[in-house]
Amino acid sequence: MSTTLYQSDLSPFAGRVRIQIRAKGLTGIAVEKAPGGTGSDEFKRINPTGKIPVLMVDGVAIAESQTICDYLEDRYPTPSLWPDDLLARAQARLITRATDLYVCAPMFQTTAHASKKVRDQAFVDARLAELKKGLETIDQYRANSSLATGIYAIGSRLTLADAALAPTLFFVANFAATVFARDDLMSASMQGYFTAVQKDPHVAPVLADMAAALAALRGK
Ligand SMILES: N[C@@H](CCC(=O)N[C@@H](CS)C(=O)NCC(=O)O)C(=O)O
Repeated sequence: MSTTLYQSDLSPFAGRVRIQIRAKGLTGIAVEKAPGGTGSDEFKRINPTGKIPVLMVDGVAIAESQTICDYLEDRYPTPSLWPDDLLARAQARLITRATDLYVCAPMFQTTAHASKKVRDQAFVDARLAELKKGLETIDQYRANSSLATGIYAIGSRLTLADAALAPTLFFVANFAATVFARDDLMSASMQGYFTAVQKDPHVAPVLADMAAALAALRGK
């Protein structure tokens, strides 16, 4: 089967898939930039939203990072990146979903306001309040589950909850907190998780790729 991931090193959504690819030890997946670039007419013929990541499998496009991760879990079940215990698995899926809905969604609405010249500060403040609340919600889900005991989001090994959350927190720390001068977005407990999960051997190189891509962008 021919399988290609269209992606960029800076995208936390693509980072989620790359963490999964590393953790599963998958070697047959080509990694490329979106043909024509994200948002281009050429790429919209592949994914109508114009967004990466997209996984092409024998000419068929799978869009949306979590859908891609779910496909790869189904195609390569071992090692599983979900907890074995079904209740823990539900908690891990909850964190993945909360990351998308309550953290990524408001954060990415602020990207058009990065430049002070075009910034609507009230809009940014409202989105960052949502983002902060989203992170507090995830803190609470982790605390309530009693399963967030180690360096991982849920349980004692890497799961897709970490694959979603760690690159997102990289973006919170290096985009939202930095560009909008907000050092209060992550709680001490979330900061502690973020510091700890960076020690994972599959997370660390992906966050390093994100940092290198960000440095290259800022150097332009
Ligand atoms: N919900 C999507 C979000 C993907 C997304 O927002 N990708 C961004 C990069 S981080 C993108 O491709 N933006 C380009 C555009 O909107 O034209 C997913 O989970 O894959």
